[in-house]
Amino acid sequence: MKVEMYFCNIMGQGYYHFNPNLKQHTKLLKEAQYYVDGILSGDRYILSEAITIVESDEISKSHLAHEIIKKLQENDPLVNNIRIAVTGAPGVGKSTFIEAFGLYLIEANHKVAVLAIDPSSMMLKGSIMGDKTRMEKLSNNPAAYIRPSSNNSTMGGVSMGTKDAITLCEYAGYEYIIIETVGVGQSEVWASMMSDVTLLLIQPGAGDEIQGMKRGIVELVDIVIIHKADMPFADETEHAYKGVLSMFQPKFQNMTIKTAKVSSYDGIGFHKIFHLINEYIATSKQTDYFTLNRKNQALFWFDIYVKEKIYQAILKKEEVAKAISLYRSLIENGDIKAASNWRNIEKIIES
Ligand SMILES: Nc1nc2c(ncn2[C@@H]2O[C@H](COP(=O)(O)OP(=O)(O)OP(=O)(O)O)[C@@H](O)[C@H]2O)c(=O)[nH]1
Ligand SMILES: [Mg+2]
Repeated sequence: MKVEMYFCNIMGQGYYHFNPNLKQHTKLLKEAQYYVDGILSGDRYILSEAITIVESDEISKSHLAHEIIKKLQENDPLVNNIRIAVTGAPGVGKSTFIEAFGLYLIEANHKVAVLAIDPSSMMLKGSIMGDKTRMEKLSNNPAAYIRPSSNNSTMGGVSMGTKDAITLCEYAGYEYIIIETVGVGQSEVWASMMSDVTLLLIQPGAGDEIQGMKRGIVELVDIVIIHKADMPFADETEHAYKGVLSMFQPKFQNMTIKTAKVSSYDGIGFHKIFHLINEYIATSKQTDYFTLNRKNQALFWFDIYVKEKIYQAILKKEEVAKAISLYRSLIENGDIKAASNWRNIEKIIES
């Protein structure tokens, strides 16, 4: 996975925006122990308060966040859970599937948390809020916890926030953490890079997506769900995907990308999905891929976070910030045409 690429992409798309006038409404903070006790007792309101703290960029809150996590780790370093990424094109039924599958897991006596990754929320805040109301039955169930996406404005911030939100949910006893991707593009990679298993939902007859799979998504995917299987051509679509998937290199020994037909309307296929997820996790643990994957993910996010912090630190140098905005306006006006003309900026950064 090329960290650099995503980092640059994000920067290129203008996700870095620093607004010194943007002040968050600060609530009175309590002692770390208050949040720790609340989380361990499964209090969803206190869990939400704690997640807001870990998602924050404010220095005062980051000390508290650190203390909360440390105390939780001291309390019980052995949390055991499964992180599931759910990806797929807009409208394929991710939210409907998560609500139905979440209720299925609760029925089987598990606790379920749903978190959302939404790069667009960095610019258009709150677009996931609708989903919480859509997952009405799940959000009203005491064994479930649904959290809209982080409102942090940087990629490192989102990743830190969401990763820590996952950790807090784990300590609150949620054995299955489902991460839904919202919007298109980076969110699939992000969700997958925080999960132990990635599910891709496709619709019957979505032949074009088979081409798409060759273009990279398959590197992330572990299980393919033919969703809306109550619609025509589900069998044919599954058959076509099986053919394509059998040509891909497995991530680890004994791994194959399995498929399942699911209808969230008719409640079909959940048992199979549950079985496939558990089977995948068991095999990945046997081969040590599970642990290796989590370590690689931590490195991936650490590198992004460090690069972002370095970038922010460098921007604090006045002459660098000035040079960057000068270069941007030159590029905008068409006065700098070749990329090699940007190179002069290196000297200013290094000076
Ligand atoms: N036939 C059928 N339709 C479904 C099924 N599940 C969801 N839908 C419909 O598909 C549409 C999209 O569902 P959502 O759950 O909002 O899809 P999504 O992937 O979360 O959409 P975005 O969040 O906008 O990307 C809705 O009209 C659902 O009612 C299913 O199992 N069968
Ligand atoms: Mg949705």
